[in-house]
Amino acid sequence: MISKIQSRIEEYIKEIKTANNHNELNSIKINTLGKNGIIKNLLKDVLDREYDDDVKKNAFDYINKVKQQITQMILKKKTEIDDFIQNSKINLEYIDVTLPVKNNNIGTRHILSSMVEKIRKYFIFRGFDVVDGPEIDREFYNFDALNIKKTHPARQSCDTFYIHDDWLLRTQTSTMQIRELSKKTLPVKMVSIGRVFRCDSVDSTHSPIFTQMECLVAGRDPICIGNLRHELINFLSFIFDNKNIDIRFRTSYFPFVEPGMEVDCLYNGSWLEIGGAGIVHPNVFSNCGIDGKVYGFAFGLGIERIVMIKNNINDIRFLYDTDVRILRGLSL
Ligand code: FA5
Repeated sequence: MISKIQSRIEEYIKEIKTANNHNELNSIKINTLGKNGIIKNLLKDVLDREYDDDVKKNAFDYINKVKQQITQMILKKKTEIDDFIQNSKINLEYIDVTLPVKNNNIGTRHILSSMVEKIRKYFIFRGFDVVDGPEIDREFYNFDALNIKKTHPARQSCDTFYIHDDWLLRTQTSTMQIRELSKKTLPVKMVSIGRVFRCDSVDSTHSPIFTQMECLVAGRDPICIGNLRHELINFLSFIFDNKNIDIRFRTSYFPFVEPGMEVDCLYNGSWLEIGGAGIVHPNVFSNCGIDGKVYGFAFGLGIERIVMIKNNINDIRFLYDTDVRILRGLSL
């Protein structure tokens, strides 16, 4: 009897081996292992016939072995078919990133990033340390050491994003004055550019996240407003590509400078405010552990403001647009 079924089983095994897809495999599965499949019928056949117990046992053993063999083969084939489908998909979706671009419809560097890079290069060339600092900082660096009183309105949670305890999102890059001065290695000539955060509502000139640059020059040699003005004029004539740029100071109050002022520059016939500046307050030096006579000036400018002035943009939201056609049109 066994020899009779052997040839049929071998045929099925051959079919399993050559099956090309899940449908073919499924029908083989039904024909062999299914309710009316060859295995079930064989078992029934052996049960129904009047064989000796020994013959029946041998037949059952053989049929079960065949059942296991077919089950394993079907499983193996199923994995092979799955792998084949997966690999075909991968081959179909393969992209050769080393091929040349077909058209010039590719992205462009954002104008703000380019401006930051331009400013960094300028100050590196002029011998400044261009440093980066944390956007998440402590009250000490953002307020305390900058001589900003505990009662100052800028410290309120309606102006500053607090994270936890005295941790906050820095509201100004002036934090970097403290970080650099705390190293206590004079003289300091540093510039830092980065994102700052304020609970300002969005309007045409304000954004809750924007970019500032900070410049600090400090040392034991006397420094006066003339030095500050000279540095600002040099920098702004480079940025605005105008050797005769005019700036003006308007008295203002920033607790970390004395005197403090707002800086305006004359552009296309109008005075436009670009930031704050002043002579570093002695308390800032002592808060950083620097004693004795020290002099310094500092200024902080809004980078968005500079890009807006240069490109005659009157809405800051324009700068956060990601349309490359618009971004390509802006000048540095
Ligand atoms: C300051 O942040 C001071 N740290 C600047 C400073 C540094 C003064 C060193 C003295 C010495 P102020 O808050 O004015 O100052 O911000 C400076 C500039 O950032 C502004 O002139 C403006 O150009 C820009 N700015 C301020 N708030 C926003 C905002 N919400 N969105 C976009 N730009 C802003």
